[in-house]
Amino acid sequence: MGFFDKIKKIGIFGGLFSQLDDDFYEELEESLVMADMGADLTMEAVDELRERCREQGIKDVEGARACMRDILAEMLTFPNMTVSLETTPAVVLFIGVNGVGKTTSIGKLAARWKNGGCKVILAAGDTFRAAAADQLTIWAERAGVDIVKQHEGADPAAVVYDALNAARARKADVVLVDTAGRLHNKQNLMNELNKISRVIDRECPGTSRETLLVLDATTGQNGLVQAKEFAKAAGITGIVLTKLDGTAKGGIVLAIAKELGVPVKFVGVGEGVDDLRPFDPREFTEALL
Ligand SMILES: Nc1nc2c(ncn2[C@@H]2O[C@H](COP(=O)(O)OP(=O)(O)O)[C@@H](O)[C@H]2O)c(=O)[nH]1
Ligand SMILES: [Mg+2]
Repeated sequence: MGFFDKIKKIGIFGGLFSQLDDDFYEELEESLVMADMGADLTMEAVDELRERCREQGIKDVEGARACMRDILAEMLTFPNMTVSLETTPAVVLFIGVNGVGKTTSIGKLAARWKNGGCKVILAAGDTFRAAAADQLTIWAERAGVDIVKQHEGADPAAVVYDALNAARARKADVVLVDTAGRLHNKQNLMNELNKISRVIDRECPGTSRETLLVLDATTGQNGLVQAKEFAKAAGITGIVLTKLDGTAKGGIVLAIAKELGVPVKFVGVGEGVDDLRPFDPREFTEALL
């Protein structure tokens, strides 16, 4: 089974239509809006489809489907689709509200990179609840990677400080930093991220770093609101979109990438260790349509 087989297809190209008439385009628009692509972006994509079909003389539904795949994949393609691991160590911060899948995604990614020959260290920067570090510890054991943690209530920047020292001593390639979900206080989030950033600058100047915003695909347009709030408080370099399994709301991927102007870098389609992958726009749009 392919990775994206768990996404529900939008289903517009299923054979109800045999010609590209107004009914067809209207139904297509409706499906994309239902899939949470957002009205503006849907219009843009469908207008583009009409134009390309006219220019290229496409008259059949199958041809239109292929054309739509191209259009959507182009919307999702950015110059920097991968996480930059140029320095040793590199640092990747995971931010986002509670329950979206930060800790789980870190665990999955740790396993993936470890298996790829990367030396990974996890930093338990969600010091808000003791259970958060415990959950990350289970993932560290599962993935077979090291974890750095402190007591509940500790300063997350201090955890990052320890993790960077451990990374240098053990010659780790990458430090994955878990954080607490704190959308409810933007100033808090900014202060915390700035502090972590200063620790990285001091301890490992020139370190390549990324800040990935984790979003739950099932929250639809609400996720988009969250994304905008976080983007104001933090310099986001990529999105991790979780829980795409079993939802037909995959269009939210497009709305988010467009709105924030940053690429979706990873997607999650389940709770298992193998259920996270680098995002491939073409594979994704093929599964979606
Ligand atoms: N179905 C599904 N569940 C997920 C996915 N990613 C995370 N979860 C679940 O979402 C819940 C919250 O995840 P967690 O990592 O604790 O979220 P955090 O609060 O952001 O750290 C857990 O039950 C995870 O198993 C996914 O891609 N698909
Ligand atoms: Mg967590």
